[in-house]
Amino acid sequence: MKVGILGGTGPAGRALAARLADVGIDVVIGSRSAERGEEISAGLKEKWAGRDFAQVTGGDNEAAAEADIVIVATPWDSAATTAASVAAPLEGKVVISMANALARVGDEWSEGRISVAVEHRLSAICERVLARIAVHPRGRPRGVAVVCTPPGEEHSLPAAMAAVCLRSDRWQVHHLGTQVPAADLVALLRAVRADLLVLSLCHPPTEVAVDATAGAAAEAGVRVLVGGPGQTLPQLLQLAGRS
Ligand code: B12
Repeated sequence: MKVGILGGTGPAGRALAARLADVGIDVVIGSRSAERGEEISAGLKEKWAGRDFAQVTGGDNEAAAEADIVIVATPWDSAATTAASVAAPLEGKVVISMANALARVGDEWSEGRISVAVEHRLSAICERVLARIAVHPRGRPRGVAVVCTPPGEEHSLPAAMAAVCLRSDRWQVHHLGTQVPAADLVALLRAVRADLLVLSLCHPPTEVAVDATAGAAAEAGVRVLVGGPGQTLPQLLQLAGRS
């Protein structure tokens, strides 16, 4: 397998290239200038002389975009334009961006540099992307999972991501959105015979009604997982898979 790194000459791209090469993956470090890509590739080989980095090459972004999987490692502001500049070879491929637009928007919004309207536009884009990438594999479901946020937690995307992720892992998922009152939630957990309740947070747990909600669900005999910033979707799947 070959991985191409668009804009791979910065610290993030170089560090990623070295780690991928170290586990035997072929890497193409891309740059706007082919010479710069080649220079960085040669520099990595020199720096890690004790390792076998023969499979690392450098070139322009077009060369990197020809790889099987492509990673965008440019700064946030140029991620979209760089990807767009090599759109044709990216068609139908897995493209991973290292830029976290939500974190950037959160920071700019909390500093008053962008409006809530701009934030809502981004949140809506994320919802549309999630709906598009959702998959529903065939086969016997692992179990029934209910996903939502507790009262006080308005952030909807972590729960939406958790729902998409669990579905792709063959869970039958009831996604209830945000701020579900505990009594209503328990009634639904019973009605759908839920095996698992996932509560997704953005706020610290002390600022939302997570304990009361989780407690009520546990009393109804449902296993509860609570997750938030700093935790990942692979962790969610791992925890959910443990009975
Ligand atoms: C969009 C947004 C909003 C929108 C939400 C719209 C919507 N439709 O969701 C609105 C405008 C409503 C909003 C409101 C507020 N927000 Co806000 N918001 C954000 C923003 C930009 C994105 C949130 C988001 O979706 N993040 C992306 C999620 C998906 O990332 P993640 O946390 O890594 O999620 C992973 C895990 O949760 C994991 N996961 C999910 N479920 C589970 C389950 C388990 C078991 C496991 C293991 C893992 C897991 O998977 C996810 C994907 O990897 C963030 C910025 C940021 N950095 O996140 C601020 C941010 C979260 N908001 C913040 C704040 C302060 C607020 C407000 C209090 C502002 C105010 N004064 O009114 C209110 C609170 C409203 C409320 N009561 O909930 C702060 C929180 C600071 C803090 N630590 O408390 C942030 C960080 C902004 C900032 N930089 O200050 N917000």
